[in-house]
Amino acid sequence: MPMSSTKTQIAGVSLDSYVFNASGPNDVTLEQLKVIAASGSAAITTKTATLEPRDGNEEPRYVEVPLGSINSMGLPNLGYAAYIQIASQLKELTKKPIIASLVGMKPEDIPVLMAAFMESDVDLIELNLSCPNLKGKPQIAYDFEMTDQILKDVTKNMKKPLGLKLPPYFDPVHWDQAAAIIGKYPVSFLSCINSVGNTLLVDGETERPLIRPKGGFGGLGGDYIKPVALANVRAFSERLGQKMDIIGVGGIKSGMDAFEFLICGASAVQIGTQFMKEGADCFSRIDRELAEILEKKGYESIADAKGKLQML
Ligand code: RRO
Repeated sequence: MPMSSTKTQIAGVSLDSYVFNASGPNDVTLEQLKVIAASGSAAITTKTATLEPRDGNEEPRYVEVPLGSINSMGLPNLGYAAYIQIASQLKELTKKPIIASLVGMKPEDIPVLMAAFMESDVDLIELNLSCPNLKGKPQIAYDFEMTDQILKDVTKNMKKPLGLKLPPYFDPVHWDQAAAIIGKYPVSFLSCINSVGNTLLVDGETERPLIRPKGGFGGLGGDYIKPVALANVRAFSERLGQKMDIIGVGGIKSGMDAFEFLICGASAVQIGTQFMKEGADCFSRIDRELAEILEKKGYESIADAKGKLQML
């Protein structure tokens, strides 16, 4: 009997499997992106690009602990023009879909970046409305008025599918409000969730935080955040799942983790902390484990199992 298929689609773009890299880890330079291209990752997501190149925050700014990671990278990236060039170089190496992540350091930058990427070789655009680590700047998607205005501006001239990287929300009222705004615009996918922002990991032995920037406050990833990510995927899938794809991200380490996101409504999953820990072998391993679970449970395809969470 043939193995169950994990082929999927995001915004009509076909992916050979269900698992690919999250924006952030190991995806800043062409060399790093080539490693992802050569791996089992179903797509290539780039580090969030800004108008100008950035060095990011002071180090240490990424630390792993047994249950996950904390980061305050501060958006180190090569600047958007480099990623447009890198996208065309990657297209010569691979047929994999390329997902460009981008954001502005000020709202006026965003339409400039969007216009440039609309003319580029990337397949999908993921607008990052949820970076938690910019000193003195709030996460955009926690400001619903600003989110509405940005979406109004950027969706005027769309030539490629647009997705949004959302922060975690923790209250049904916020899911309702965010979904009501997002649902007004031609948004094709949501990536839920970014790291849980402004958390604090402390070493009791040394009596210090684990990372240096912002007094140790940073974005939490890994096992700690999987229940938050599942809830956000489920909540947005219930509200917007008929109109757009939901991508799950947060604490996925195994095929069973990916399966849990699938039954909560995710069309695909992205891997962040586990990619940092395990390297690029994680993508094919997790996808293979997912295929085995689907096979064992009698699901033939991703569509067959998607959103099938049952109630008690
Ligand atoms: O670069 C970062 O500090 C960073 C970004 Br842009 C983001 O979206 N999420 C995160 O955890 N770190």
